[in-house]
Amino acid sequence: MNTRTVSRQCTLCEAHCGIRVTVEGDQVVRIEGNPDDVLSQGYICPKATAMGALHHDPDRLRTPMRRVGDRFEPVGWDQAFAEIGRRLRDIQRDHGRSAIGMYLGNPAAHSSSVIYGGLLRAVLGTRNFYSASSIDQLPQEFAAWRMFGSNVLMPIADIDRTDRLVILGANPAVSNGSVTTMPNARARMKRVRERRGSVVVIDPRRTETARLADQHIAVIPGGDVYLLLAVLNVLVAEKLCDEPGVRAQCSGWDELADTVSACTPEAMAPHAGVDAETIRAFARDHAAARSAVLYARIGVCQQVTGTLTHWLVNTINAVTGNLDRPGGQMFATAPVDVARYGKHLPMAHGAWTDRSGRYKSFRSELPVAALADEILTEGPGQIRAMITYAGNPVLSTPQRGRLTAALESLDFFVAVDMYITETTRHADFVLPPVSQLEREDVNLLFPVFSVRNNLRFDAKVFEPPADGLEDWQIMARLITEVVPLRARRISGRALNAVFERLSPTRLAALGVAAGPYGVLRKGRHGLTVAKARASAGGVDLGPLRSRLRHLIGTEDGKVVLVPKDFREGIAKLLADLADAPPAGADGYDLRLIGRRHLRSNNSWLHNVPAMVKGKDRCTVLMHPADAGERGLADGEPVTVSSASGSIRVRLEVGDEIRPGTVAIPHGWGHGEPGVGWTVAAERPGANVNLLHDPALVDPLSGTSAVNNTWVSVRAG
Ligand SMILES: Nc1nc2c(c(=O)[nH]1)N[C@H]1C(S)=C(S)[C@@H](COP(=O)(O)OP(=O)(O)OC[C@H]3O[C@@H](n4cnc5c(=O)[nH]c(N)nc54)[C@H](O)[C@@H]3O)O[C@H]1N2
Ligand SMILES: Nc1nc2c(c(=O)[nH]1)N[C@H]1C(S)=C(S)[C@@H](COP(=O)(O)OP(=O)(O)OC[C@H]3O[C@@H](n4cnc5c(=O)[nH]c(N)nc54)[C@H](O)[C@@H]3O)O[C@H]1N2
Ligand code: SF4
Ligand SMILES: [Mo]
Repeated sequence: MNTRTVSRQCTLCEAHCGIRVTVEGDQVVRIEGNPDDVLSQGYICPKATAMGALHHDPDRLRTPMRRVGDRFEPVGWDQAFAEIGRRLRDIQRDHGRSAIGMYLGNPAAHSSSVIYGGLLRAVLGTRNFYSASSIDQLPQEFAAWRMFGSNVLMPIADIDRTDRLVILGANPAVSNGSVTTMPNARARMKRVRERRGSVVVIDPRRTETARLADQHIAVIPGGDVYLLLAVLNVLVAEKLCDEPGVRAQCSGWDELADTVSACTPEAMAPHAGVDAETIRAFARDHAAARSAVLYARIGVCQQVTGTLTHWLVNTINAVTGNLDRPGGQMFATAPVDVARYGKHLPMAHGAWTDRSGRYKSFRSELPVAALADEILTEGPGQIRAMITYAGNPVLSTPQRGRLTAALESLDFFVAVDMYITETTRHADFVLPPVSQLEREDVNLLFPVFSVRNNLRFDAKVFEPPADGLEDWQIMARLITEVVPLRARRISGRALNAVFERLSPTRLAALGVAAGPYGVLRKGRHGLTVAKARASAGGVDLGPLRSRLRHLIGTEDGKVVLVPKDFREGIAKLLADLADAPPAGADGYDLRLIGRRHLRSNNSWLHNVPAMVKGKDRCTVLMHPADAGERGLADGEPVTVSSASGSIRVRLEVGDEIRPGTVAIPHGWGHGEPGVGWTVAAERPGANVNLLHDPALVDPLSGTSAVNNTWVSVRAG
């Protein structure tokens, strides 16, 4: 048998770990970590093997599908694109550009095809653009934009060199880091301790990450903002900051001191759920460390205080002298230096809103919380057609269950996805790209957020089928179909020929050559994509370097410590504390947060038998004291209800969760009729987003606040 091994990456999550895929004939027989990979150094998590299983999955679509009644039938690409083009152009002509909505999901960012997704969005010229960002990292982008003048400047925790790593609202031991890409986060955290540094985890659950830490602070869900305000209060009151240093790098020191003056640990402790002494000691330890970094992610993004919390994270890093220095928060120098140009991108916050006026656009995107209403509410500006690309918003976004009806009500819906999912089952056409193992790629996005500068190449394991299309080719064909009627004199065929010469890998090669390490700047010894391709595990481009002064886009070149709207936000938050409703109002007496599992990846790995075998993972985790009070036993079926909806799951009792808090993972709920995930449908789990209120968003960034929902749990 013809056996061969190909080095590439696992593209399931941001870590993009280097893998070696061994193939016999046309079968993947082994997937191992690539020890030569410059970032992951041989590490993989159990999900990596799913890369093979996904490729071989009989449920994965290999041909375009067209809906006929309540079934799907295979259809040829040309026929599909011709009909899609006709329908989309008709809708644009009759109802205007914004009548076509688009949703971009998370896996799109895991291949450089996303460039073409962006191009399609631009060509559509719609105001109704949505993505998973508004239930993910938008608060970080928003805080970065206000403080550093560019949304791209989301700082990275330099965890490989820090003396004190503080993690809030992230569980990198499971997720391997996000917007601080850190494959093998466990080993990196252990190394912090080996070099006599410390690790602190702030999380309502004693997570897999917390178990590796020196200290775990079990904050109340949503309490981080108060905790961090109190930390700042101590830093200022006890003069623990290098004030002249801060003034040199930042503007607004006096306003900051003023903003936090009333936020003593004693005043904030009840709202943080952490006692005043712990907060005070935390602040002192933090200031005393040689270098220290706060790293925060999803757990604090998906909060009504998401942006404010990320602002405080960046602020504490800055005032303790840990911004833009080794061991603190830094900015990568990526092979295509997007960070350098970020300040020129228009953010146009509030350039338009949804029709209710509630949700503002940010970088030309509307919060996904508005999506179902924008489809269902009749009248001018209504969405009549949708294009989804690599996303499953029915499971991944809170819409009170209305997105199903909304998608079904559309005049037309095209989904670009390799599965019939809870979302794509409503489509008129499902267009599947080739499998991950059938494409080559150079991902230029994650090096912007990696803990070490690098460039790696993703090789193809299999040749794609003769009529297979990659995502970018599907996007290119959609673009040719919807280019404004005026410009349609160029034939689609001619336009396609142009696109074929501009594959993302070719564009990447150009970008890298012209980038900060590239041959066009550095001469013969400079970096090329070809060099990354020829190396066994990519090219290491060294540790992060101090460079904020070259990147910052604020007017005076200084970090804005107290953006005006953030100050107003804090003032309102503090004023609201006085008349906050009592805990457990309306009979909902538990706070619901999310959790991720090592073998699960958002909504789409549940069709891989090895990822779902063993015990049920879609459970509600509850503290024994809460279970005892309710007379509930481990393993029994329960109903979890909120003001928005109800779901049934099994109870899992464990003392790692803070009393009064429960946790359920998202991405489950595969029991809907007609879903093409046959393995997933056998163990469907329930859709936790049915419990979250879409109206609860971070008012600054519009991000869905799914990490602190009042629920009740009862037997049955
Ligand atoms: N309650 C709650 N909700 C959450 C979260 C949470 O923590 N709690 N987390 C949020 C976060 S951080 C995220 S990123 C979102 C994710 O939300 P989404 O991006 O909407 O959903 P995914 O589950 O990632 O679904 C990805 C879809 O893309 C398809 N796909 C996979 N690879 C490819 C590819 O290469 N090309 C194409 N065309 N399709 C592909 C899969 O088949 C699947 O249908 O969920 C969010 N939702
Ligand atoms: N195995 C696995 N890995 C993944 C994914 C996956 O689905 N599975 N998804 C990928 C994606 S798209 C992303 S965005 C990243 C996300 O990566 P992470 O941000 O690490 O995501 P989570 O593991 O959900 O960790 C969020 C943590 O926040 C905590 N939390 C909840 N509410 C609060 C709060 O109010 N305050 C504090 N301090 N903590 C809180 C939760 O208990 C949880 O431990 O992971 C990526 N990696
Ligand atoms: S952490 Fe796991 S899923 Fe993520 S890239 Fe690495 S091997 Fe793949
Ligand atoms: Mo995400």
